[in-house]
Amino acid sequence: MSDKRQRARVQGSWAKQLPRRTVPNIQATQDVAPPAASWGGGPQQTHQTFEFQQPSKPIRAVPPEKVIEQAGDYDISHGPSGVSSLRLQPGFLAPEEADWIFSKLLSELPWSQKTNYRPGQTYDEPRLTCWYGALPYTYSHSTMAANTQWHPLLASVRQAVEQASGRTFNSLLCNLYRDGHDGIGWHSDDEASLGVKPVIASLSLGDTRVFSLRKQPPPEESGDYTYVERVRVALSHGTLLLMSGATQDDWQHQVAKEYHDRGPRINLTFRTIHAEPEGHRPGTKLRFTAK
Ligand SMILES: O=C(O)CCC(=O)C(=O)O
Repeated sequence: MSDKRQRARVQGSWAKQLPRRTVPNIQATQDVAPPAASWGGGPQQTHQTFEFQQPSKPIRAVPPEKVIEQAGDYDISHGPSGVSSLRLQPGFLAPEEADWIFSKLLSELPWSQKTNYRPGQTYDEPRLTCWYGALPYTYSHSTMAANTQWHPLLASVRQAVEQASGRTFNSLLCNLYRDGHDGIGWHSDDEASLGVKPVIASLSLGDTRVFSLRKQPPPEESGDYTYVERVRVALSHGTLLLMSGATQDDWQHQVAKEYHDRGPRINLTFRTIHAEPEGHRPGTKLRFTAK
């Protein structure tokens, strides 16, 4: 894998460091000619020989990334926790409707930058957010307070999303990516408060950004994502994406930062939050991943 691709894979600042790989199958032995006895003796002669060594492990191919572009239902994996499914609906909102909703939400929502925590470190999220729901939402060791003052426009968008998906949602996390330098790192929406096999409906407005998914590696890979399956979906203005089944158990997702110009993008992620049991630490995850 090229250096560039490997760096891109881990560009979320909290992404796990990949273990260094050594590729000892070709070894150079170098016979260097003795230094010339005097200055100006012409170019030094070097002679190289290569010895082929059988690799200790079979060479494995990195599976090609799958791209989802067309509207439809996609089962992206079967197991280990069940079937993981995506439903893509580009043009869920007509362009003029999406334009109007986008500009209203951009100027009227109470956007702010959340500070998260991980061991020994605090960091500001590289995006702005706001939260709607009768219960607070805790992730990455920081809590968004309950907020029942739904913007009237969001209340009607929620209704439309519920009708289209046949599901109900009691909460909404709004994300604003101000430009290409904003993003969200690899994570799963698997806080215990989201319940088992949560359905998440994500509506995109504004500039198109790439939504990537990578499968959780099996335990014998010790957290190495090099050979896992990957899926990418470009989320354009007015597109609805549903994640369901085991997607939050078996996959992670991200919107990577981009290093060319991107305009602002709003993402509305409708969820259902359950009250955490008495004595339960808020924000507990099935696995640790920081958003
Ligand atoms: O912006 C997006 O499309 C994804 C947002 C997301 O992953 C999240 O809110 O958990």
